[in-house]
Amino acid sequence: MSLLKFPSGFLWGAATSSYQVEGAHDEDGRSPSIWDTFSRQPGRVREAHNGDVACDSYHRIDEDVALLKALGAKTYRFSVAWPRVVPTGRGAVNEKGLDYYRRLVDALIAADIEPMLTLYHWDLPQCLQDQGGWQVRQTAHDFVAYAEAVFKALAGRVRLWITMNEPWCIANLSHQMGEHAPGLRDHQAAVSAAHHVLLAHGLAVRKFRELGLPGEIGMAPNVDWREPYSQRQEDLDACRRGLEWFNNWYLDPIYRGHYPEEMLQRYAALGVEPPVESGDMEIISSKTDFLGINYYTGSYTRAHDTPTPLQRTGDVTQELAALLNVGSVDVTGFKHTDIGWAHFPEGFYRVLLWLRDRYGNPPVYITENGACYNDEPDADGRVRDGRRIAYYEHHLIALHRAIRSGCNLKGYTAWSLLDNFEWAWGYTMRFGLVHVDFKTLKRTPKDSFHWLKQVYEANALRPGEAGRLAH
Ligand code: GBH
Repeated sequence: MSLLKFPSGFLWGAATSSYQVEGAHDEDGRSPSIWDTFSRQPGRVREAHNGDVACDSYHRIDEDVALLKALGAKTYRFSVAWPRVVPTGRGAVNEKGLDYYRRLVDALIAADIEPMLTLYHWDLPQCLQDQGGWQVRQTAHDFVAYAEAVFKALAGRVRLWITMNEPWCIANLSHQMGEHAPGLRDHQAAVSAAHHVLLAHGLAVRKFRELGLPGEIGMAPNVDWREPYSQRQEDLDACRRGLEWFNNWYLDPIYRGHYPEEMLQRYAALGVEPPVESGDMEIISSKTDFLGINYYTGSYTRAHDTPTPLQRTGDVTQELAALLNVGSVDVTGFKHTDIGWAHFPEGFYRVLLWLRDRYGNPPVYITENGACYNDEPDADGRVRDGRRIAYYEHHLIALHRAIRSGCNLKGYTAWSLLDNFEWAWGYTMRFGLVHVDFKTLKRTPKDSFHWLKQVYEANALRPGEAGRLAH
């Protein structure tokens, strides 16, 4: 089969986030984040794991950068921990906390790897949560002050800035579904959190412009794809609602300056509305330079045969089901990764085309894409993760098809460089290109690492090779 070439200068790399890899939870003045608290509450995280040590990346800059170099990465996406930089949430800046990121950025630049920095990947200082966290407007202002400290410390050396990782997870998964910190189940809390996260994003974009910093700034939402199960109107409508809740709720305010109308009305039926003040939507829709996209999975979606009436019952699970009235269909034949998410590369292609058409074809970096497979080293120490290679191969073909269809794609960072603290799953789920033994912290590049390296170095992919390499 023919060689699939990517555009010249395409920015290949790998991603991680602070709480998932750093460890050193109480060093150099870092204060607790909501994940330190959450992971200590019984029943929240599998096996009662936490990020106290994680991959110990706080002490292993050289080792991690050497791995990136060996991978052929041209960029490294990492996040900064707010509780290291401003341990009291608002107020004094902790230079020791910033020093770690200065060292990391220096090491990356010395290795000719472009730093891609995420300002918020879920580790809110606990002291701010105690004052209402994302449910209160003040947190958006505190975020901008924190962001300004990071902007100033790394100005000129970091060129690619991401404000927020996955607002849907920050707001919905954490405040409506209770699965992530702070573990609430309350629609209004979720919608308020979503609004303040968007506001924080917009204010940070404005601050970035005001400071006149060189480089580009954007946000990185997660976009699970919803494909209509059939062309029946009820199924098309269900699909649209699913996308509105997941994707448009965050993207429409940024690119169109308003929340999606139907979901707004459906929330109103539950007595819930975003706390919009005058001028907010202008701030939120401040022009960004690119869109970061995290894609993992998708599903076929249909309407329930008998919809639950949309009304307040006090039962959050039932109300959420009524709000969406969406049923997913597990179509026979889908492979699932070890975390249970469907292997759905066609959804990746479809969502990129949908973004192109709905939001005016903005420049896009794929900021996360990857698969959970829990393969362990064989007796010879090799990690044969052929299933992960197949995942990458199929998703990179989808990406190539999207580029050929005119999508304005600029780069791709695989999730993740390392096996790491997988949030509510603790260390029981592995997404890394590099295996981490969480007892010894030994790092072992997997077969997928070697496969991806070939793609990165050639800036091209030859479909079918994955199958041969996997054996
Ligand atoms: C990302 O979120 C995070 O940014 C990253 O920190 C994390 O380690 C990584 O993913 C792996 O989890 O139940 O089939 O409907 C992923 C966002 C949102 C993707 C929920 C999967 C549900 C799939 N996820 N979505 S399904």
